[in-house]
Amino acid sequence: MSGVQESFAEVFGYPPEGVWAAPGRINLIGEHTDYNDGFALPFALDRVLSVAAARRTDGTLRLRSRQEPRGAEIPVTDLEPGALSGWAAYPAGSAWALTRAGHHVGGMDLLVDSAVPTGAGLSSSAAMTCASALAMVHLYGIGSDRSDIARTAQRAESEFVGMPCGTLDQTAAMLATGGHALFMDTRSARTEHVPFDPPAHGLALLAIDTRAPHRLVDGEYAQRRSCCERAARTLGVPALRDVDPHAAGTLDALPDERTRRRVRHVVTENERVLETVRLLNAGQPREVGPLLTASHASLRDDYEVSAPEVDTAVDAALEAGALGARITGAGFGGCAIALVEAHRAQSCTAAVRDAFRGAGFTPPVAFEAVPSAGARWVSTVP
Ligand code: GAF
Repeated sequence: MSGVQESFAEVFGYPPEGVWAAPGRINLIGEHTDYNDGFALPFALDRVLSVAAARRTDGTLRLRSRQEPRGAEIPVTDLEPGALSGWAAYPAGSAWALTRAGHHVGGMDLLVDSAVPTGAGLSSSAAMTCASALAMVHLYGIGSDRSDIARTAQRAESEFVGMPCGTLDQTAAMLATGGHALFMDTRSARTEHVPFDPPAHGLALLAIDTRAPHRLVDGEYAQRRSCCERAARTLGVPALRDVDPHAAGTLDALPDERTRRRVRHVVTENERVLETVRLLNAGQPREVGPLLTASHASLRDDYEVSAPEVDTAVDAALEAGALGARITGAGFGGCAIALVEAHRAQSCTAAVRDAFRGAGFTPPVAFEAVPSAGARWVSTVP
């Protein structure tokens, strides 16, 4: 029995019916584009969040976590936005979103065990909503494909938890495959697996958790999103995806310099995603480096979602010879990534640690991120 199965038996007093898992993600490039109908290119981590679950006959949802002290207990019929807060709102949100979509979800005991760092911008929340939704879909025989589950999980987070996210994280968690990044066109929902296997090219993709806390449900993310929506209305386009980056004077109609910078980020980031996809499909992963670094500059200066710790990590990695580096995820803290020659991974990590020590920051945690499989049904328990 795996750890999560044993814990389930200890907590609930009987074995689970199965175990499901969903990964954290790293967004290689394409940040703050998903809610602008734009492009993104995430991949799944090899670190997963697992849930062990079993149906109950009394309609109650009982939620426990191996990492969090407080659990929750609520009848499925009482689920509504605001009914729960904290980590338990995420799996509960998946049950709510499935019932809102017209499916029957009865009671359930569910235990979460996460190896995805929280608050690091690696989308532990999407791993939680996706793994929980997958368990519910299987246990209650709901006919949903992976894209449906991603939409359910996105709805759980945006409508039940109240974080106005796009579709990036849940789509990555559900649809990613090993050795590839996942190109997403968030307008059409078209996805494409793009070869991205750094070790096969003598490269390493370092993830550097700066441990600078970020709070997504904070106003900043929502403010960026509504600024983009307002700008699109002012420019008379359905979404910033439709702004022509090459038409002279396009941004002149925008009310202020800050809004122009926000729009410039989104427009140029979309172009960087397409160029990254072209290079990866052409077997030229090293050439992606400068695009990552340009993305960081844009997020730092135009979109203003970086943080001193992340800038320090990016600068130190680049000085130590990284091919490119950037903030990843929503920002305001969290994780940086650096694409490095594999033989430089250690010296690059050491350089980032030294820079953090020099700046008096909490030591970062770095690891090599390997593009891995999306969510899965791990096992049934006999
Ligand atoms: C967060 C959101 F959840 C995503 O939808 C996306 O907007 C991302 O920030 C920024 O690219 O992870």
